[in-house]
Amino acid sequence: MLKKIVIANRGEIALRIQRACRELGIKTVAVHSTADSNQKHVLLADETVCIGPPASTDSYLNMPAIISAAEVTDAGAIHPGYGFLSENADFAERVRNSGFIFIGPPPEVIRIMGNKVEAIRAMKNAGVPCVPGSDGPLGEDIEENLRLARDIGYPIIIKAAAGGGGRGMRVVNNDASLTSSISLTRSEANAAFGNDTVYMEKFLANPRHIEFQILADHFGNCVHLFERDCSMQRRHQKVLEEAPAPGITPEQRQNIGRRCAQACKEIGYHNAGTFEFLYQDDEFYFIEMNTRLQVEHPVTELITGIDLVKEQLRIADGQTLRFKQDDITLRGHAIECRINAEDPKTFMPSPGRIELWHPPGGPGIRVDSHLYSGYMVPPYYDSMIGKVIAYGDDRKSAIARISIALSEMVIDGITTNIPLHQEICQHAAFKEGGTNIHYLEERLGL
Ligand code: MV4
Repeated sequence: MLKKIVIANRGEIALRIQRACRELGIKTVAVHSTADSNQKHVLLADETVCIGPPASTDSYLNMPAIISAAEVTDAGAIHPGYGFLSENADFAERVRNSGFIFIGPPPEVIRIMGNKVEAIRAMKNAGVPCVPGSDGPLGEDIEENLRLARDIGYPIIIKAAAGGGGRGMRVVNNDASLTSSISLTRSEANAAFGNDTVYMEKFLANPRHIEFQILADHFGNCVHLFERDCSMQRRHQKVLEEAPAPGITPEQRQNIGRRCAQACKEIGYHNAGTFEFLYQDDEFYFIEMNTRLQVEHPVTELITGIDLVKEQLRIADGQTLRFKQDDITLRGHAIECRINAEDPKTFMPSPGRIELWHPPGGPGIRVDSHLYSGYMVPPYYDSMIGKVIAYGDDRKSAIARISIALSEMVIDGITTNIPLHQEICQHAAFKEGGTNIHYLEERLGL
């Protein structure tokens, strides 16, 4: 087994990874910025290396500093967590070239998935259902693009191949605005990503966002761990996630899940990954693949009983997957609320000192958070300060448990989005299940 790894992240996910390492007897090196010396996982780490000043670009995105930390501590591998360098193919490559194991898929695969045109092509070829679209980059031929759009049928959406997560997209409703919209998206993409490749898809007006979790080892074994519904979002930031997705039939689950797992085999995918779909009118449409562990992974862990981070570590260590598809069963329902240090009305970040921290508890409640009383939430990073996850026999029970947990939780000293979660959980449409990606923004009147 791996002996020692570098955790190249901060906050709750660094702590989550550290806990998995502890269980497997792996030593941990916490690399941190000068703003993060008092982070819980840093205080608990076997070794720590300060890698730079507060700004992410100088610390958590500083590749040479992180790789040097692995060298000086004689670590064998690097876990990137989520965000930061987790989906940076160049980083994965430099880690590998420096003689360390990158805990994630190969750089070649990360690079393919970073280009949405190539990702869609690979997945379509592997039998994963995709959105009707241009099946490749758009050219400069105006008539050809008009023909494509009319064939697909308006409204269509122009997307940047290097975009993703909501950046670099434009909806087009008619011929009149098509050509200028393509040009505009192209130049924005070039400015934002240094890549002006754009493609076209049918625009789905009211989809849900449903994603499938997969795990793949280095020996061609790949399984899916069912799906999560992440439709409850605001401005491309997920707010609440759940598993399984309400209303999805066992047949749909098995059909899409199997296609994802098969596709992973075909492209040489290793480690944990997520297939993102839009779901509308009972159909799934692949849009993107995430090549990292995701924030919302706990809801999958609770309905499958599988520790995704431990499996990531075992896979990176070169072990064979410990289960076949039929060994994986779905039981109960899980809901995760992302707790952010933000103003509940304006959504502006609200960093500061945690004066009091009472995490919730009781049956079926899990809290993934690095908070402690006296901790200073720094202003330099993402405002997420933890996650509360509830498990129940069914969705109704999970909602009851998360509602109680939210009411128990006390975070004094800063403002948080706990009131927003309480409001969501009381709402009839949420209780009903199956709300689409526009629900929250419409509810908030934004
Ligand atoms: C779409 C779409 C509708 N039709 N593609 C936004 C984020 C990026 N991952 C893809 N996104 C979308 N792609 C087609 N063909 C609507 C969105 C979208 C969205 C998707 C998932 C979660 C939240 C969203 C919010 C707005 C738009």
